[in-house]
Amino acid sequence: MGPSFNEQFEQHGAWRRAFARQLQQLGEWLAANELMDAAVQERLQRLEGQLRTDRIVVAFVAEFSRGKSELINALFFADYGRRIMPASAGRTTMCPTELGYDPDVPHGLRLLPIETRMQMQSLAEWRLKPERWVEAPLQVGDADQIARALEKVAQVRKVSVDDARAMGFWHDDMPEENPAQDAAGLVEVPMWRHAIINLPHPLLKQGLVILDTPGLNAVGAEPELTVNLIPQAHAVVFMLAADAGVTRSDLAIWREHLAATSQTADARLVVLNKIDVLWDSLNSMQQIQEQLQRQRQTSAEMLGVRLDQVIPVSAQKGLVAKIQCDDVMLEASGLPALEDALAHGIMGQRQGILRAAIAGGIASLRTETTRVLNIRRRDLDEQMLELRSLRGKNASVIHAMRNRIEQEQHEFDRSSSRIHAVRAVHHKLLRDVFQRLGSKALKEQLAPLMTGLQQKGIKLGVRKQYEDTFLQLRGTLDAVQAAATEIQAMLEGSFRQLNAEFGFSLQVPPVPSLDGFVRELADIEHGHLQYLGVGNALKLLQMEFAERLGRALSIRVRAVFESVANDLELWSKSATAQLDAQLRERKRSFARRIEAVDRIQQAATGLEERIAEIEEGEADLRRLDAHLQQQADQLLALAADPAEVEHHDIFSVA
Ligand SMILES: Nc1nc2c(ncn2[C@@H]2O[C@H](COP(=O)(O)OP(=O)(O)O)[C@@H](O)[C@H]2O)c(=O)[nH]1
Ligand SMILES: [Mg+2]
Repeated sequence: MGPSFNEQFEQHGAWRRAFARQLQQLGEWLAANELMDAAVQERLQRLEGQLRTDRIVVAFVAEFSRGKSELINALFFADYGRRIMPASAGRTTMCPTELGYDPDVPHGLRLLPIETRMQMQSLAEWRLKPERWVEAPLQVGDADQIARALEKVAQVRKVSVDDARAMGFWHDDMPEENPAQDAAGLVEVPMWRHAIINLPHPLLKQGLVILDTPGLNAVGAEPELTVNLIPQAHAVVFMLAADAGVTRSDLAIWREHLAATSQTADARLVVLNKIDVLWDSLNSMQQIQEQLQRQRQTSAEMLGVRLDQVIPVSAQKGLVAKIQCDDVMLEASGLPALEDALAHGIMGQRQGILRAAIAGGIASLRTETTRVLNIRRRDLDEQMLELRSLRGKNASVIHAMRNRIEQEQHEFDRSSSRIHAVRAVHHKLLRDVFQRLGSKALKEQLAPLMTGLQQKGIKLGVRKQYEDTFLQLRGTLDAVQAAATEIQAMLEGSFRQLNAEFGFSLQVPPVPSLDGFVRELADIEHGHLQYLGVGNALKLLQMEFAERLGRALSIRVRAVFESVANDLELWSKSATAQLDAQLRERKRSFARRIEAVDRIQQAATGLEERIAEIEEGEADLRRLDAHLQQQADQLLALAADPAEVEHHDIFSVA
């Protein structure tokens, strides 16, 4: 068995930090050698940002009382020596709770009052309004204080049936799901809508985000959980209780939250919790094992997952074993096996994605920087030819050469207006593309669906409206892809001309493919339709719900469109930065050539000295190039194998 989830996560964090540091050093080296153009800088910044802010979200989803909070305690918080998340009889999490770390916000617990559900805003919008959240401080290092403060996520309050209806906890058409009324006719609802815990716990500091959810009823009225938060989690842990098996409501949650997510099946784990309940029976160890095995099999079949994805554990015994350092009980609790599955399945997959993205970025960085070096080399080569041709020539030939260079320079300056024209056309086309992806255009595209969702009465046509809307959104991406291809063709034409005329070596980078974004749109659509298909369509009768669902959709699609715009912007920058670099180097080259000829005119020995200087310059370039290639190779190796980071400090001999 390899390192535990916690260990592997810490290694991943160390690797990310080390890599970000190396990138920073590379950036300094590039800047010191004047190799940092706008595109290279942008790419470096993005890579560094990606490494620093990479988050891994693990969501725990299950019906009430399956032991989600207890498992979170056992997996992540055993070091506190006690239970941190409320997880004992009668003290269950009532609201979705996110645990993470954001250094820009004070430590603490932030709670969004349940009454906000009577307003239209989506959760994402409330996140931007910190003043509406109730804050409770958390004292890092004081486990008892933290545990006491976190009990607030279990708070409930009593409200009238009307209010419960308005907040999405009461549905006249689904009486069996409604909470019980007390003697005064009031019903109990959660006190908070959402909780965010900001804590500098070692794992959270490295970018782990844990999402703990309450059961089906409490989640039901928060479509954002189902259509945004859970599908965007990198891993989902679904929990069953060994003593109950797969109940009807377990199945409902599975269908509603997990069947609809876009994650590959590997990003899901099913935990069969509370196996210690079976230990207490009078059965022999072998009988217990057989019973467990049968339960795993049945659960796997009912949920449609592989047998090895169903992992039997006892969260409670695991927590106790960790606190008491009881290795035998820890092994029996099944927790190490679960950690192993989390570490290797989910973490491994996530790290693979990040590593691939980083490797791609480094490769582009290498291409872009090599290009600048090539421009310089070419300029030096030309100067060299020019100077060698002057060997043994008299003053009038040298003078004629000076005139020729000056004339060339004037011609070049005159044609710079053509280069500006290319750039102007490029920008105009690009602006059109960005407009199509902008929030105003998106709002217009989503408007019919939004109106449809908000219409009173049964929304039979809603599925059709989703289909129409997504057809249109896909159409936008197709149009954007086509426009980008057009820009590329335009640039290719212009670059070809400039290359022929001025001996440039401009090359248009390939247009980024938008296929991944098209798939993301399909996932979003699928998620919404699935969600509405499993009985939630009736909830659309409620205005606030429909509005929130619509807003959640719009936020998610906007994020996709923004990513598309970002990718296209980087692509476009990498094309125009070449033009800038080429112009800059050429201007410098003219100045250097004229200066060289002037010096040669003044002193007869100047020519050989100048030739020697250029040779030296060429040698410098070769050294820069070799160093760059070596750095890129090492970064790529580091991206491929995170273990490398411990063995080399690759910039120690820069
Ligand atoms: N016997 C036993 N009880 C457990 C285990 N895990 C959780 N529980 C109990 O089950 C109840 C619900 O646990 P909790 O973590 O609050 O469930 P949640 O609603 O899914 O978060 C609590 O009383 C826990 O003490 C376990 O592994 N074994
Ligand atoms: Mg809980």
